[in-house]
Parts: sequence; C-alpha cells; structure tokens
Amino acid sequence: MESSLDRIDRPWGERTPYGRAEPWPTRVDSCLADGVQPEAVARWVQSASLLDSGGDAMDIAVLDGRIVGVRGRAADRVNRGRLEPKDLFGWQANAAPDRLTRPLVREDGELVETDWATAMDRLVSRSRRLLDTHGPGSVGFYTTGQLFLEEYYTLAVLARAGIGTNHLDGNTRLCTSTAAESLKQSFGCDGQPATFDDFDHADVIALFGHNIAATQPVQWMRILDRLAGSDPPRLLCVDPRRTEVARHATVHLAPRLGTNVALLNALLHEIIRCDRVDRDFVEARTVGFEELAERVADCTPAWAARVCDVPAARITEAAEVLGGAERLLSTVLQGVYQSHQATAAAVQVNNLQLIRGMIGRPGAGVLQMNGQPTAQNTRECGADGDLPGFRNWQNDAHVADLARVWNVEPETIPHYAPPTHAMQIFRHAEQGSIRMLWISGTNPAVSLPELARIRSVLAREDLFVVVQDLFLTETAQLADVVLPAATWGEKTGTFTNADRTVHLSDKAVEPPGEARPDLEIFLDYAARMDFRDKDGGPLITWHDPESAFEAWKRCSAGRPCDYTGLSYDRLRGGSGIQWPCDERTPEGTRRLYGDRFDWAHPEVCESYGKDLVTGAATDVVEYRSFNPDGKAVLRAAEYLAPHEEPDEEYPFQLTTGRTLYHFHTRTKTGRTPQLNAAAPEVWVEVSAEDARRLGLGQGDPVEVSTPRGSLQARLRLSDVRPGVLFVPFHYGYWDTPSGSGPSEKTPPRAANETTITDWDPASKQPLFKTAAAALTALDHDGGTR
Ligand SMILES: Nc1nc2c(c(=O)[nH]1)N[C@H]1C(S)=C(S)[C@@H](COP(=O)(O)OP(=O)(O)OC[C@H]3O[C@@H](n4cnc5c(=O)[nH]c(N)nc54)[C@H](O)[C@@H]3O)O[C@H]1N2
Ligand SMILES: Nc1nc2c(c(=O)[nH]1)N[C@H]1C(S)=C(S)[C@@H](COP(=O)(O)OP(=O)(O)OC[C@H]3O[C@@H](n4cnc5c(=O)[nH]c(N)nc54)[C@H](O)[C@@H]3O)O[C@H]1N2
Ligand SMILES: [Mo]
Repeated sequence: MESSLDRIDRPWGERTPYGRAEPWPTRVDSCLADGVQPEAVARWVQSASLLDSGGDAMDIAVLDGRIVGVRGRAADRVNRGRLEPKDLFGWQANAAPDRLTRPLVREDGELVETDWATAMDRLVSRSRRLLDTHGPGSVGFYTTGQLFLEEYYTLAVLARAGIGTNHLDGNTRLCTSTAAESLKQSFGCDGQPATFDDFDHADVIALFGHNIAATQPVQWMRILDRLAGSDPPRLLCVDPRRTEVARHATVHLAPRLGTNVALLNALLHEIIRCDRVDRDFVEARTVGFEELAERVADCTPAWAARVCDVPAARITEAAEVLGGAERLLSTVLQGVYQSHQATAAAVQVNNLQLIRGMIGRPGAGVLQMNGQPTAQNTRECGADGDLPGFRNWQNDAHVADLARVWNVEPETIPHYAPPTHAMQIFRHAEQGSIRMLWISGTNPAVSLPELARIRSVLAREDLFVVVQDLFLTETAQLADVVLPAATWGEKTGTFTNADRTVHLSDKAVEPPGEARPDLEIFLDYAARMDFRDKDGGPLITWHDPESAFEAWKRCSAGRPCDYTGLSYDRLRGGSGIQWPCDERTPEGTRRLYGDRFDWAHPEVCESYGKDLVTGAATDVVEYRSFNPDGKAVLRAAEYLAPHEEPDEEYPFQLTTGRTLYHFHTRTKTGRTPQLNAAAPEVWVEVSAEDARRLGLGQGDPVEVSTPRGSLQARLRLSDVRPGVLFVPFHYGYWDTPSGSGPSEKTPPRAANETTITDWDPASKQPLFKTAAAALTALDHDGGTR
C-alpha cells in the first residue's frame, strides 16, 4: 500500500492547523494497491465514502477493470481531500473472493445457486399469492442506510403504492430515527439545521454521546486542526468512557448510562438560572419556554449529580462553558439516540441551542448526526417510517399530494397509522401476520437486539425471507432467497450525508459475476409485478439511476429536502451540494434555518409531535393551538430512571458501540486485511478499578451475561466509568466455524446476544446502550471459573 499502514496507527494523519473562520486547508489522502503508481491509474471515478455518514468525497482508481485504490477529492466541501482508515483501505472488500455472484434459493433446506429468472419468479409468485390470500399487510420490507437515493425512492414507491403495505422501514430505525424524531419535535420537520462548516466557526463544540474521533474521523481531523490553530474552540464531551474526544475536552462529564435527560435538565436549569437565555430569540421564534423553565426549575446540579454520579461542580462548569459560548455547536449521536429516554434527551439539546439563540449563524447550530452514509436518503425518500419528501401521514393534503406525484388514489397509500417501525415489523413476523420479509442491505441477525429471538423469527417456516446483500451474511444464511447485489463502485447513484450534502457516486467497475445493482433488482421486481398507476400506466416510469433521480426531484419539489436545482451534471466534477437546492438557491443551502422555522407551520410540518413519555401522537388541533404560527417548539421532559437497573445478579451497566477500524457487522472491514488486523477479535472494556476488585487482568477471558443471553470475550482495561462494561457490536459469526450464530464450536460473541428488546417511546429506536449485566471469569478453555 502506498499511503500505508501508518494511517492505522495514526488514523487522523498530519495536522493542518487553521484559525477560526479561516478555510479548512486541503490535504489529499490516498491509498493505492501495492506496486500501483498514481500515473499508472487508467481512470479516476468520482464517488464518496459508503463507510460512514460524513460523505468523504473520493475518486476511485481503476486499472484493468479493477478498483486499485482511492484518493480524496480536494474540491469537496466535506473533507477537502482527507480520508480516514476505512475509506483508505475498505475498497479492497469489493474484490473479496466470497462475494455473492449468483442468486440462491432454498431447496430441501439448503441454499443452492440458481439463475435470476428462477429467483425472481419465486419472489413474484410468493408476493402474488400473499396479496391474494392475506393482503398487502402480509408483506414487509426492511432496508438500510447504505443504498442510494434512487434505490430507496423506487423501493418506497413499490412498497407503499405498488404492494400497498405500511410495513416498510430501514435499519435507520436503529440508527437515526431519534435524530429525525427530535428534529420533527423541535422544528416540525426532519432535516439537519447546521452544516459541517460550523466546525470552522464555533467557539464551543459540545458532543453528547458522540465518539466523533472514532466514528467520523474526518470531521474529527477538522476539530483537531482547529485545536492546533489560533483561537481554538473549547470542547464539552458527555460520554461515560474517556474517549479520544474526552481527552481533548475542556470539560468531560461521564454520567451513569441512561441519565442524559437528568444531566441536560440540570444544564438547562443552570443556563436559565444564570440568565444566559437569549430572551428576544425565545420570544420571537419559539413556543413552550415557560413550561420548560418550570420543568427544570428543580433540576439543580446537586440533584443531577446524584442521578448521574458526576460532581455537581463539573456540571456547573459545563453549564458555564455552554452559557458563555458565543458560537455554540452541539452534536448528538448514539450515546443519546440508543440510550434511555432517547428522544427526550435529543430534544433537550435542541432546547439548549434554542434558548441560547444558537441556531442559524456561523458556528451556532445543532447537528443531530447521522450514522450511516445514506441514512438521510432512507428518511427523505420514505423508505423508513416516514412518507417521501417529509410529508405528514396525519395530513390528508400531504397524502393527496403524494398520490398526485405517483398518479394513484390517496387510499392506495396506507396512512391509517404511522408507517410500521422495524421492531414492530419483526414482532408481526414473529406473530405470523407478516409472511414475507424482504431485507436489503442490512444484517439484522447481528445488528438487532436479542439475537436468539431474531434468529428464531428469521428461521420461521411461515416467514418467506428474501435477503439482498453482497455476502452470505448471518442473515442471508437464514433466507429463502438470496439476491447478489452490486455495491459502491459497481453502480451509479447519489447519496446525502449528515449535513445535507448530496454526492454522486459513479460506477467504476463491473460487479462480480451476476450481481446486480439494487435499483435494477427493485425495477425488475416492479416490472414483473406489473404495478400500475390509476390510469393503467406503469406505476414506476423510470429505468435507470438518472431517470430515478429526476423522478425523485419531482417528489421533493417544494418540500424541505428540495432537490429540483440538482442534476447528475451539476454533481459531477466539483463539490457535493447541500439541499435544499432549487432555482432560488442553485448553490444549495448551508444552514436550513435562518431566523424563521417555517417548516414548523401546521400546514407544512412533517409531524405534529409526540408525547415524549408515551409516544402518543399529538393531533393537528392540539398542535395548531400551541403553535399556530410555526415557531420552534421547546418540549420539556421529566427524567425517568432506566427500565433495567443493575442489581445483585447483574451488577454492571452494559453499553455497546464502535471501534474506529470496523464498520458494523464487518462484512466489508472484516474482509480488509489492514482493518481486520487492527481489531481482529471482540473484547470487553472494564475499568481498572472493577477489574482489580474482581481479580481480573488485561486479556483474561470473560463472559458477559444479561437476562437475554451471554457473550465471551477478552478483557480490556480502559477508561470507562467504574460499574460500566463496553462491548463493540461488530463481531458476529460469518467468519467463525458456525456461520450464522453461536454453536458447540463457536461460543457466543455478538454484543446483541445480550441486549434488550425495548425502544424509545417516541422514535421507536431500540436501546443498545443500557442493560444490566454480569461479568464472570472464564477458564482459558472457556468454562466458568
Ligand atoms: N468506525 C466506525 N465509524 C462509524 C460506524 C462504525 O461502525 N464504525 N458506524 C456509523 C454509524 S451507522 C453510526 S450510527 C455512528 C455512531 O457513532 P457514535 O454514536 O459516535 O458511536 P457509538 O460507539 O455507538 O456511541 C458513542 C458513544 O456513546 C457513549 N455512550 C454510551 N451510553 C451512553 C449514555 O447513556 N450517555 C452518553 N452521553 N453516552 C453514552 C459510548 O461510550 C460511546 O463512546 O458511527 C458511524 N461511524
Ligand atoms: N449492540 C448494538 N447494536 C447495534 C448498534 C450498536 O451501537 N450496538 N448500532 C446500530 C446501528 S446505529 C446501525 S446503523 C446498525 C447497523 O447494522 P447493519 O445494517 O445490520 O450492519 P451492516 O454490517 O452495515 O449491514 C449492512 C449489510 O449490507 C450489505 N451491503 C453493503 N453495501 C450494500 C449494497 O450496496 N447493496 C446491498 N444490497 N447490500 C449492501 C453489507 O454486506 C451488510 O451485510 O446496527 C445497529 N445495531
Ligand atoms: Mo447507525
């Protein structure tokens, strides 16, 4: 490798310091296969990273019809040429020898190779039979945050208007449904308020449950570069582990797991008490301040110190940093979204920004982050629990407008209830009402909570499971039909990152064998099903990525995520462009909100909001009564204790998350030699204090168990809070002798053997960050000691 292994040891590379409000300097990172010189590369093909949510722009190097490396795009606003280790090395997985190259179907219990016609025929005949006998509610779709916009939009149309089912969601439910929900709650619609440029201007950056150094390394490079420059920002880090971010923070708060709301309420309390409130802003642009002030009136730092187990003085100090900021940027991710009271906590971060008047100016804003590279598109295209274009399922005018775009009757589009969320889709499958589940680009047999249950649902005789993937994953091994997909570099499409930047990713090479782009698979299915519009014409009128993009533009017109000013041509050659982009804003839109929150107006908003404790949807009458003019909404929340607290049998708090070197269930990073070597096996982090108390040392084999199940791993002493265990969730079974789950030969090792089937009432995002667990030592041969 040219740019070599030292980027494994030094993931953020060399510093390029810069001062506040200066442009972030460019630094072009690249990595080419051994022996390939840059001059020898035959073609450079424009793309962006599909291995995190930053949308790091890159060119793919092609030689002799193969991908031979990548190079960052200096012209792009997101990364100015920088790449992180997964970007630099991950492309090698495309050429892994065990890529799926032909469809598989189950015959006498075994998956056997077949041709596309046979596989698609099984899908179509099963779909037809189910529609005839059990109706559209018997078919469900579970997709991802890793396909392209064109693919999600096509899937949303074929599922919602073709099949007519309400059961379509993405794994974005596990990922960013709380980001979306908190934005809907506070601003009336989804859509990132801030922009990554705000990192260049902020004087305080507050990170809530966000290990950005490991999970968005390129934006961390940006923060490091500012820390190394003149007028550096101060950082506030809220994380129960002393992460790399915590090490650079002015104030690090390490609360007990699941107590984010208590901590945030105390921070709000202090900001109000010290009169750091921007009264004019609050008066002119928000509703709900009185209720919020009342709710946090008793939430003193001393009270929160007891709940969160952090010193009261540190909470006061944090409040001073936040209260004294002139340009405050907050970011939020899974330590909030996957923890207890997820939406309530994420909304309190919005409240913090709003009462300080810190929205819509350079350096002042909130990034309710995304995790997956294309999660934004799952949400805006309606391939998750939303209607396309951030339309409101409770607003008949919005449904009618969508019906107009699709040329179908409004009744064709299910809107009797909110679109079914993923956890409920699996529940319906478990109970037998969903009889066909089409899973694309996600690996629930490793990534959903309580895996023993998920495996048994997927293995049900009466559930017809279709899996569309690159590899024979743990999930694919349980399928009835496996469709081999093409991926990044092998197909063309667009996707949108966490700050609304749309990138084009062009096809560089042919997919392996008979693998096909996801778009082609969905279009083929729609054609075979012969879905029609209300005039008898074809429901889906597009035939390739660019025509799908043009169709989506029509659906997005006039909505917050307006793409009408974009085209493939405009996206080629330069930088990605931020939506909304229409004829009035041809260069895109840096900050979604200036001094108004127009998308919160009752007529246009995506949601009327929900009760943060029960999740019950507010109706339009109630919404109109408290927010008639469409202002930002300050929603207060009371702290409630986590559902599962440690006890004698399960004395630890268990949390799960990520490492810099792996992406999710490792289907790509586990097949990338440099990345896999950097983190080859699962581990459990524990504080040195707890280890000493239990007589355990670095590297000891241990078992972590919860009421759901257990896993075995090596112990790693780290800077987690005492009383907390941390397990990375990347490790499943595809590269073990057993294949799809634990067996005699393979002890359990997936974090989700132990996690709980429970979710946030408002966003329905499952809880991966708080469970009670026991830690026991194992003999070196695996028995309990
Ligand atoms: N290297 C790498 N990068 C990735 C990914 C990957 O798999 N690998 N995945 C991408 C995706 S899809 C996502 S969603 C993002 C996720 O990115 P992050 O959210 O940054 O990652 P996590 O490790 O899941 O969790 C972040 C932190 O939350 C803390 N935490 C746990 N419980 C609590 C709590 O109760 N309160 C608080 N305040 N903090 C808590 C954990 O200690 C952890 O450090 O990363 C994206 N980037
Ligand atoms: N315990 C615990 N569990 C978690 C989390 C946690 O922090 N802790 N985090 C949750 C979060 S935030 C997320 S996002 C999920 C991620 O969970 P998953 O989505 O299940 O994880 P991935 O490994 O990314 O799965 C993506 C699959 O899509 C395939 N794929 C990649 N590209 C393409 C393509 O172009 N087309 C098709 N058809 N397939 C493709 C890959 O091979 C892979 O099998 O995990 C969740 N689960
Ligand atoms: Mo995610």
